[in-house]
Amino acid sequence: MGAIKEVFLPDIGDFKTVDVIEILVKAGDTVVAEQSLITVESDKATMEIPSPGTGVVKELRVKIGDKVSQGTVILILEASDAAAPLPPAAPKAASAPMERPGAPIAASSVPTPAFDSVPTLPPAPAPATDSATSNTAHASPSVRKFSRELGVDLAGVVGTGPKGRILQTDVQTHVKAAMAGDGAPAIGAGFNLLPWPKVDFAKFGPIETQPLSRIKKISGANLARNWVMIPHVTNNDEADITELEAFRVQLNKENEKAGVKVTLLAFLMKASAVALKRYPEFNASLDGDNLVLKQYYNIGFAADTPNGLVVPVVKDADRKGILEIARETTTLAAAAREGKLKPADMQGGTFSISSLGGIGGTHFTPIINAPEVAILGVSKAAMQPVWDGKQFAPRLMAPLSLSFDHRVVDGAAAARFNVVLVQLLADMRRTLL
Ligand code: CAO
Repeated sequence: MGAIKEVFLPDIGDFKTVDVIEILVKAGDTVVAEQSLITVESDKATMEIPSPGTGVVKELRVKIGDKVSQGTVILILEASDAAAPLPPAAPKAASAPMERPGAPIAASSVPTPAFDSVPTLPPAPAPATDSATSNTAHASPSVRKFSRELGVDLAGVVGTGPKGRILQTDVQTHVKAAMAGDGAPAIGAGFNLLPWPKVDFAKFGPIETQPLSRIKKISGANLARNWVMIPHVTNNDEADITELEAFRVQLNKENEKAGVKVTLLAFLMKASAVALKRYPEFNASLDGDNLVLKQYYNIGFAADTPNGLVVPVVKDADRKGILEIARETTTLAAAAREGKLKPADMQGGTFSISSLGGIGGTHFTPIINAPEVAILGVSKAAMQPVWDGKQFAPRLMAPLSLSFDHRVVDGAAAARFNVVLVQLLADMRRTLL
């Protein structure tokens, strides 16, 4: 039996703590010197921490999401030859931040991982460069190597790891979808589209080029896929929220001291949860030839942030009161704006709301947040003359735009869903029925 050694995180240069974003080995694995063990990420760069020796992993001491710093024990290794000098191993720069794609971290600023007593080792060579398109993708060298072996262009793979990082499982999912021929990958088979127009804009006047934010790149790829793959239809209606608005204003006066501000969004969530219970196919996802009907009601809302659109999720909206939902949306929206949402805050949604009501507009076509099958877009409520049977009365009308996946939902069902929403918002007591 070889000596049991602790493998520490080495001095990580300018960074005090870094996040563990990938675990590349498991207990029982035999590793060789320089084989990558974990990937860590700071706000500036990602790097893989290689094994300083050969042996068997006995125990992992870190998990994804852990914050680690120099000296943190990564794992316990049973070294196969404790007496032999450790071969040189050094961390490998994995990728630069998304905001500066392609800019590699200075290898010399990242020292070596070590057993409990290992001398400083020389820096690793810079990683091999990828093709221009894949190079901007957020993935570690091992995932890049894996995708190269399979001939997958990472530019078309959607990353599900922390901060949109592409994991090996994402490449596998991408390939499986391609093999199954369900059209999910970015191969674009069948579209036979013209290439994107290439124009030298500077020929016509001064220009400035700005890199897209990381969020814009991730949400852009998702929006484009959802728009081309889902047959969207949008049903428009209007809800009379005159009484609801009066109640909301009153509620906010009463709750001024409690510090919870209630906006229309909280009522929209509650009403949506009730409508979803009545029309379960709106709270579903397609899985091949099956429809997965979810018995929980987690409602996401599009939040506009300086870096782009994100969709935090209020879990179990059906079981929460208006004040609780309002408190939660306020907290989540603030975290979104500050870039502090955790991946779990944006997962598990079953239906989404995109509210532009605080800004303006009449109606719009929201894009479905796949794998959900419907999304409610809300525009700015406005006073309108509404015929009450005898005369025109001034009523506050909120435009509702319900986009639905026509593969799952029929037009008539969508019209009914919107009518139910209109009724609920006109009289929220109906949510109790
Ligand atoms: N009609 C009229 N007024 C409305 C309204 C509506 N439909 N919805 C909200 N308002 C009012 C609010 O009541 C609030 O008024 P008071 O200050 O008088 O109380 C004001 O507009 C500001 O509301 P808000 O927008 O800050 O708060 P919210 O809870 O309605 O929305 C959030 C929160 C996070 C959804 C919103 O800030 C946001 O980011 N919206 C943009 C979403 C987006 O970009 N969607 C597009 C996706 S598709 O590209």
